[in-house]
Amino acid sequence: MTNTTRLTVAQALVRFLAQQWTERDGVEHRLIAGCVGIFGHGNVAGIGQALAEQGAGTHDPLPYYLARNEQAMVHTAAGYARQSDRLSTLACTSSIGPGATNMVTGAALATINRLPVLLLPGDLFATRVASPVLQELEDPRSYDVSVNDCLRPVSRFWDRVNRPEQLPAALLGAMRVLTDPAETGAVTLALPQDVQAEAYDWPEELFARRVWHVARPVPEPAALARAAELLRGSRRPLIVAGGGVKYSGACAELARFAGRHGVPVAETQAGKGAVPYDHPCAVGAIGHTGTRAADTLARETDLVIGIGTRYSDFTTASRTLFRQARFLNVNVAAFDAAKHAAETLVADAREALKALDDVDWRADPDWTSRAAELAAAWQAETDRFYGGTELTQPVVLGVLNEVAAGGVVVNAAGSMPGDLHRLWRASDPGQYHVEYGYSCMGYEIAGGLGVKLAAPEREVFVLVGDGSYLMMAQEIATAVQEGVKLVVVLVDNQGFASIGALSESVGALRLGTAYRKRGPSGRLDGERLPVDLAANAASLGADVLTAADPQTLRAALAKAVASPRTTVVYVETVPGPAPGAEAWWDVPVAEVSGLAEARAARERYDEAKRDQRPYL
Ligand SMILES: Cc1ncc(C[n+]2csc(CCOP(=O)(O)OP(=O)(O)O)c2C)c(N)n1
Ligand SMILES: [Mg+2]
Repeated sequence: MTNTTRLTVAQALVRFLAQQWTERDGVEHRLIAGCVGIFGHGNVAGIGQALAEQGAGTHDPLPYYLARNEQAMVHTAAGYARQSDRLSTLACTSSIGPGATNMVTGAALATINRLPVLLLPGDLFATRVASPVLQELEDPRSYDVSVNDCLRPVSRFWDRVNRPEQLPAALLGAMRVLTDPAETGAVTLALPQDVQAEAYDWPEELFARRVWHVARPVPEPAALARAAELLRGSRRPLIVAGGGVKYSGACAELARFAGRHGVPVAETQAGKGAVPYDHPCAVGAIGHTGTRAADTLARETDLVIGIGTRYSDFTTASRTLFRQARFLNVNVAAFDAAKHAAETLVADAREALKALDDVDWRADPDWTSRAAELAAAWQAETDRFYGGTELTQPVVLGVLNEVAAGGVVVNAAGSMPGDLHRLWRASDPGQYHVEYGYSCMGYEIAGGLGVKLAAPEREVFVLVGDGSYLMMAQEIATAVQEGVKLVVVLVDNQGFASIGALSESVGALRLGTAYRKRGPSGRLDGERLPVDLAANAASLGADVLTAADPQTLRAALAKAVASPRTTVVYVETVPGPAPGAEAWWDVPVAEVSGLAEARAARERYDEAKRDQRPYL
């Protein structure tokens, strides 16, 4: 007879989660380091009661963090997971209905960025005795559907626990996907509100300490031989380093491989910082938001060595960037490795780099030295952008880059990701955290909170635009509640600088991209909005400092760093020189229009489109 313990489904789940660990390279981490949540009738008596029973203070196995918005709490979990190289994450508990659907955006962000997050939405009564309950969708075609089904396409594992007996298998399936580097993403366990509170006699083994070994698959010998052949045939290779390099902890191996074989290293948004910016082979950002150095080399390379990248359109400049290259893709996920008709090495990045390092081969020395010259020229250009006297956005970034050495910069949407990608100097892989898989406005503060929870020893600098801030600023209150210190740099340019410029370039006349009152013309071109974002930040409990020029910005940042409290540094930027695109991005333009601007834009579009090709 196995010993059993009688607990509710929610109590069993909480007890189980507290016993899950990951292990890689002999080092163990808590898989689920805590639970972020917002309670409602769909989870308060289940998960809420179970967390209360275990205590749920910060010293308990599963600390509980109260968030302000369910989307934000998933961002917090994603930020946590990314900063932890995916070895640790947070669970998110929500009520049924709106609390659950608020998590859909966060789930998509996590899945697209290949980041593990565990979502625990409440769900309708399994017994359906009281249907329709408050917030029930009521699909006339099927009583089996609830709003939680919205989470299916954005989850890598999705299950609904309709009976207590289903819980153990659901939990094991969920943990397997969270810890599988190739499959990971959002994992959803929908928990009917009655089932959460139901008691069951659980076998005690369910609550035993369990260690999930995070695999480092090694390359298949035949695939390695094919890869070696490709390397030996290449004179002008270029590495495209993606987030997978960082998650694998392969940065030192990458730096060594690049140096020994003379291969320039370009970086995606997720991969930025994989090699230090001043490494002899570093050529910086690649793609639409790339440096002139990397994008020039990309046009000339004969072999793209993609490592841990999903090749978004920003990276390939919508398939216009690489003109004469073959692809060799190292990726732990076969799905990503196979992109662009590549020769594939389906393997852990670190293991693959170690194996490739043994190939006796070097890039053409002229290619290697040209890359270094181009990179040096880009560094000089960065100095110029950083060195202005007015508070343009690049100047703000330059001052912050100086102050933030050793800290982490967090950003996601707007015009800053492009400037950061091109200009920011990262000296170690943990310093750069720009969420550009989903580029989700509102990620910044909530994600930054997760980064700080995962890396409390680091100063976390959240860069947020006024548009993004207005979408999701409320987690400042959560940071204040938790005594988790963030430095938030709030960059106000009265609207959507990024989409404003894009709108103009596609003949859409900047419609609706500036924050202005409706004016006499009937358009949104009236007076400036009297919105006081600095006062707003103060009202959420943050200290607020204002900067008006590079000197006061430097002083404000120094003060924010010295302070133990969450501080918002409010900056109004002025328009000024910023690095432009070195490569295209495909945003379709109206094929017919009464506007001359749109017709001109379409002509430019048609011409650029000619460079687009399938990579076969
Ligand atoms: C949730 C969400 N909605 C819409 C967009 C499209 N979008 C991208 S950037 C942007 C404007 C961002 O404004 P702000 O944060 O002020 O940054 P700025 O462009 O001014 O630098 C918009 C609307 C998005 N990325 N995310
Ligand atoms: Mg803005």
